[in-house]
This record gives sequence, C-alpha cells and structure tokens, in this order.
Amino acid sequence: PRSGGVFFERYHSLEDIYYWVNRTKQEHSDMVKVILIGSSSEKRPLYVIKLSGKRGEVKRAMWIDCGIHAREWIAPAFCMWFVNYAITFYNQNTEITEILNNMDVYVLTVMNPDGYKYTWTTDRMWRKNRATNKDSNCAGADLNRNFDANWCTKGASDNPCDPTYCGQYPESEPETQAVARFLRSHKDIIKLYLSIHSYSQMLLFPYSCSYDEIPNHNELFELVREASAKIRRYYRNNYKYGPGAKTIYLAPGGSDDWAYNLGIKYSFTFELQDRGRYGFLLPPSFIPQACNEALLASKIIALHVIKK
Ligand code: ING
Ligand code: ZN
Repeated sequence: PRSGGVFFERYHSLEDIYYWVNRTKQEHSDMVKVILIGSSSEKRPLYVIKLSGKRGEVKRAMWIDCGIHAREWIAPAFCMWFVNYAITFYNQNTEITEILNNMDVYVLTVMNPDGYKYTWTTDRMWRKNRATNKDSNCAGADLNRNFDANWCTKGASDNPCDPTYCGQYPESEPETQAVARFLRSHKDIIKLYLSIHSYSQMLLFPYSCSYDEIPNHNELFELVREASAKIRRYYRNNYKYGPGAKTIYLAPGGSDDWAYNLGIKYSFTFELQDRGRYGFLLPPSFIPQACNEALLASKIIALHVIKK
C-alpha cells in the first residue's frame, strides 16, 4: 500500500501494518529507526519505531504504545497517525518540531499482534492476547492486567476464561515482558509514558490499581484538565479526566501504573472515541478527528514535560 493521506483514514490488517513499519523506516531513514523488542506468544515480532529529530547529545524520550487490547482498532490507527504526523510536519509545525528536537519518541504500534490478527479473522470483540493457558481451554491473558502493580487484586480475574484474566504471574506474557524490559532498560531517559486505548473518551493517570493519590496528582490533573479543555474547544468533544480508579474503575496490573512506579512520573492512559455509540466498532470516518484529539492531548503533555 502507498502511505499517503487517506491511508491513515482506514484501519489496517496486521500484515499491512508490518509492511508500513518497514516502508516508513526505508523512506525516512533520517528520522526513523526500528527496534525489535521481543515477540508475541505466537512468535510475531514486536517492532518499536524510534522517531528522532535533530541529532546530537543523548536526549530524553517519550514512549507511546497502542493496541494492548485487540479490539480497540482506533489505537493502532493513532500510533500510525502520530508517526505520519511527526514525519510530515517536523520542521513545519512548531510543536512537533519542539518535541522531536528535545525528545526521541518510541512508538509500539501494535502491542498485541496475535489478538489484533484474531479480531480481523475470527472474533472482532477479542480483547486479550492469544496465549494458551494451562489447565484451561480458554485462550489469552489481559495484557493490561499483567503488569506488576497490585497484580491480580480487585478489578482483575484469575479465571483464564474471563476477559480481564491477569495471567499466571506478573509479566507472564511475552508482550508484557518485552515492554517492561524495554522500559526498565530505558527508564533513565524515558520521561513520559502514554498508552492508547478505546473507548470512552478519557484522559487517565495513576493510580488505577488503588485509590491512593500519587505525589504529583495536582500537576497531572491540571495537565489532563487543560488537554480536555483544548479538545472541547477545538473539536467540540468531551473527555473526562482524572486518576483511573476514580474516573473509570479499579484496575490492577495496568501498564501506566507500573510505568509510574518504575519512576516515569508522567504516565497516562488515553481512552479515545467514542462514548459508546459505536464503541470498539468506530467507523473509519471517525479516525481523523479521534486521532487529532489524542494528538492535541499528547502535544500538550509532551511540551509540558520538556519545559520541566
Ligand atoms: N480500559 C482500560 C482497561 O484496561 C485502564 C482502563 C486504564 C486500566 C489504565 C488500567 C490502567 O480496562 C480499556 N478500555 O481497556
Ligand atoms: Zn483497552
């Protein structure tokens, strides 16, 4: 597939996404590197796109992952949208230029490739990965319950047949482990963690795994309040915001809570469009606005982190 304009206004099969990652690297070798951080339980590669602007001294970095949950198709679409936007508007849009001149951006477009593939072939509403579970005929663990943050307490399930199954132990799943290992080994440079989900239109930050308030609660609350207000003004759309447990529900083992506890003090989960009319089946015609809303929020937060 050619990767011009309308390409990013459609959903893409896993094969198309892998093809796009490789093409992007070849056509933009000045800004793009691709890093293999691990593989899925069905042995598919987990590729991280590294975007860099101006070269030179060792820079800080931000991380974005999309598609932890298989059925949330707008999430991988956002990661592709973000990468395309960064490449296209670097040195044209002042904000993305400022961001890329000060931070490298690591983008994991599909964190759960096996599940994503399964939603294209077999079950559109699948959420988990596709690992086989011992002593059960049910497949899959919920990768956003598999991180080591109050793992498998209230808000997750220890039953392999449930959609929020936490896995056998923290980081039992190869996808979780690949991301956790990469973040651990880059924790001194990664200052901002962003995880993209759908749906419900929310800008969330830790904790989801408990009702405890984080030390920099007020700073993060102010940031997502500002981002939400800007989305409302630009796109006439409402996003709720706040700590996960209070704003959406109690959910242990999530990636943003774990990244926060690792020391990444700017850690967020975005829930993109919509608020339930189409839910996970968001029509492709909604992709541009949904992605631009999340892009606006990402920019506000990244620019704040740079100025700190
Ligand atoms: N929502 C998230 C989920 O995993 C969440 C909410 C955010 C949980 C942050 C934990 C941490 O349930 C969706 N839609 O998946
Ligand atoms: Zn999700």
